[in-house]
Amino acid sequence: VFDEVCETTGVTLKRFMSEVAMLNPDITELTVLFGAIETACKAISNLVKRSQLPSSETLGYQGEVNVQGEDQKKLDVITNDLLKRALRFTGRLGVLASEEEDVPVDLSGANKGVLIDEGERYVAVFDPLDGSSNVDAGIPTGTIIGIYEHDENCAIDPDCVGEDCTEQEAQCLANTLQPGTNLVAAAYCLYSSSTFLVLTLGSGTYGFTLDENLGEFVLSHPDIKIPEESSIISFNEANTPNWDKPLQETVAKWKAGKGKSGKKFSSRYIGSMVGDVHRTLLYGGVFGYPGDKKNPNGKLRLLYEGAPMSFIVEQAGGLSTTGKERVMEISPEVVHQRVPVIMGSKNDVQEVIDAYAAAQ
Ligand code: P6P
Repeated sequence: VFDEVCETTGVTLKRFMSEVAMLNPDITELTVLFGAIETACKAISNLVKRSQLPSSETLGYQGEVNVQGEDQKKLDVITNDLLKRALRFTGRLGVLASEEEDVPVDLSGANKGVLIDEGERYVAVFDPLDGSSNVDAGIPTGTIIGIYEHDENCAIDPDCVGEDCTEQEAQCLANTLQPGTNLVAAAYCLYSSSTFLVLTLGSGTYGFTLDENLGEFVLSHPDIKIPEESSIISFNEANTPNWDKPLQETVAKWKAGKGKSGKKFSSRYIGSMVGDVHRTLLYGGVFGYPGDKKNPNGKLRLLYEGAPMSFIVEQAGGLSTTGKERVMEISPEVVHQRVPVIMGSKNDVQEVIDAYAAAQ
């Protein structure tokens, strides 16, 4: 399917999606969502680029603390509202979860008796502005989005009363707690030297670059394939002493040129997941935020960071593991659950997996 669409780069995202929908009618609804995602990414790119101007309304802190216990920047709140609105007005979403929302948001109007009709068949999970603490220093930031099918049996009984309703609403909202293997699409927008939108619909990973003269995302990286092996590690190495031994030993070998490939690794770490993963996809490498003694599940969130990014990396031929299991196979118990993540070039990540297995 995608090869036919990708015989020429320069195809706009809109044309890419309409041709994919023509060739795959069953995902037409899904392509509608990408119209909203594209618009939101352009708007957020603009906000980020202008955020440091003295006249900007988006400078500084909101004065609130989010469920993560992080000071919310005005930009966190604005980008979250922008993305929620854009997705809501597609009429295709039943429920969404966001890093900036304490609990999932029911978009079916939360009215009793509202069946999740086939129009509202999707669930969106997202981090509206990952790495936002970097914005003031002009360091790359990004938006991460995952799309699941909604359980259409989820409905709120018109005659429900009290506890019963809460129970049913909870069931509907629990539809966000799906493993990465249920993802039907994932995307990230990277706000950096260029604005990129990288996506997968489950048949490969495709990269688009915003042509600001046209105001359109154009296909610039058709069918991205991550190099199978690399010589770049991308971790916050201040945490090395607390890592699991298998990872400590593997990374030490890579640094000494004594790993499987014999290559001597260098280190590249932006401290902004979307930028680090994008470079890893294009240049190869191993990006990670592993668990450690202090935080056994690391720092990144499974639902709207680990799983969608793992889907994109796997669809580009890479691997994504906690060290002990595939990130995409983990079913979240709570919305903001953390997960250890080691992802990137297949052969290198496999070396970490083997080191963990040998240590069992
Ligand atoms: P540290 C940004 O705050 C973020 O959530 C990810 O984008 C990034 O990979 C990670 O945290 C960086 O964390 O502890 O290295 O600053």
